[in-house]
Amino acid sequence: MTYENPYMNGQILPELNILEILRQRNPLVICITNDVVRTFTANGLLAIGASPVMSECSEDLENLIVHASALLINIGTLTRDKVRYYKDAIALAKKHEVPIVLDPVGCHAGAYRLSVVLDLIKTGAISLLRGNQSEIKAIYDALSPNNQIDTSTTGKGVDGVQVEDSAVMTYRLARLINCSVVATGEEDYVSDGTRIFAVPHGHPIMTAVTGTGCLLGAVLAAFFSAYQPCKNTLSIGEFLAYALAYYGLAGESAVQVSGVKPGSFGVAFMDSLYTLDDTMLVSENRIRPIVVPDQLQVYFVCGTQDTGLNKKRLLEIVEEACRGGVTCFQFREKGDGTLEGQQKLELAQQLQHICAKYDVLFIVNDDVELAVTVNADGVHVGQDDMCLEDVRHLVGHKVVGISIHSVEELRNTDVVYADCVGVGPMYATSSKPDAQEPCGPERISELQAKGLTLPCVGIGGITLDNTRVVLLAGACGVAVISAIAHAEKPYEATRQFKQLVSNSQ
Ligand code: 3NM
Repeated sequence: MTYENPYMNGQILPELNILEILRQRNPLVICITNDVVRTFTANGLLAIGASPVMSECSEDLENLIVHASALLINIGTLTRDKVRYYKDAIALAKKHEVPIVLDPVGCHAGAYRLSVVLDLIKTGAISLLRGNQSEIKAIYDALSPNNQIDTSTTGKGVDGVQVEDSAVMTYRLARLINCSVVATGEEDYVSDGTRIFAVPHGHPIMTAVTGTGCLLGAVLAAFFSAYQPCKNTLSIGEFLAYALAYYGLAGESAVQVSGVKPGSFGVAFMDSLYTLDDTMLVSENRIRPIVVPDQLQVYFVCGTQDTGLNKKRLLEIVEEACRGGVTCFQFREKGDGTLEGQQKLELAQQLQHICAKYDVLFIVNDDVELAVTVNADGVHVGQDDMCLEDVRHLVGHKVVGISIHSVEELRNTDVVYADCVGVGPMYATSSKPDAQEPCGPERISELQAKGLTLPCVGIGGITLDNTRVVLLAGACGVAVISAIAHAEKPYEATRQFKQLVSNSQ
């Protein structure tokens, strides 16, 4: 399928060249890491094309930090003196605006380790927290005691955290501590607080070689240096997902050479980190975008047709809604007198800017080209728009939403290409002139009984009064236009929706 984007004067999207950029930049990564993995970490960083340096005291760090692209703090071999050093190092990195990756090694196994990690997180200066799923869970539970994720039903203890739970936990923790979080395991998860990705790459033998987890922290630190040039095409979450995919793919290709033998694997892994290139990274990637119910709680849909064709009013309302706690916003510009072309693009960018400020998902309705051009978080399409397979092909790992009104439409929809669903109209609506007959909340239960498992929202005529019924029918949240856009105080209305949905779950 050839793809010419009208918003980009018919240009075709540039290829990803993350590894090429990283290797060209040869970033200096300062590692404050544990005694067990120093050599492995240094060799691994060299293999990926970065430049490692180990630093053990503040006086030294003060000189090095000015040249650094990133700082890694790995608390593996913890001492009281080192804790003081970590804090000094964080202050120095913060002062020089150097991104910090924190690896909370073993924090699930000891109260002292956990308290140190929480203290370091509290500085607010960490850019990325990378731990295994048990470590991430320990931190999440400590910071969110009333909202613990119950893993008892898995019967496997902390190492067997359920897959979906890990995605939810990673997302919630990223929002809670305001930094990106990577939780590694059989399948890795990454969230930047707005998006979530699952990265299934890797091989079990990687856990049999000391240092592979710790080196990953250093590798992710190095990748920060290559993000700037990719900013217009990738969110930081997706970018980090590629970094994880690269690391896992290097493991997979190494094991092809070494076999499942830890000693030989260690050597082959270094070789793979060195040789794997962007073409392989892109062609072999199996990164999966994930939408969790939290993201769909209060889904606001709006365009200038809903604000009397008043652009300024739309921007004000969206800002109020974001401040009030919407979790997702869809730019739906449709109908007589609405904006097109460059004007629509500029408005989309302004709205996207507001959403980004509040970590609110920014979704574009129907217009796949626009979603790609502005690098929106996702796109929502109807049954009569472009087919889902083509949409997925064009938007890659962006969120793909689809409207489904009936069981028949569900049967005709290729749901494997979608991440979430809008079901409607729940009730009569005056916001969509061509809306179908209201189907009532029971349509959601009906679709779920017929096999719909994607997270979904109810849409159409939803108010504070009927929200609970829609949730009880099986929706993760509610999508609204008029209940927020036409409210006397959109901020207050949003807050009420948010409270209602949060309390019902
Ligand atoms: N889609 P309000 S109903 C945009 O049934 C839209 O797919 C619908 O607006 C569908 O909250 C609808 O003001 C309009 O009723 C929702």
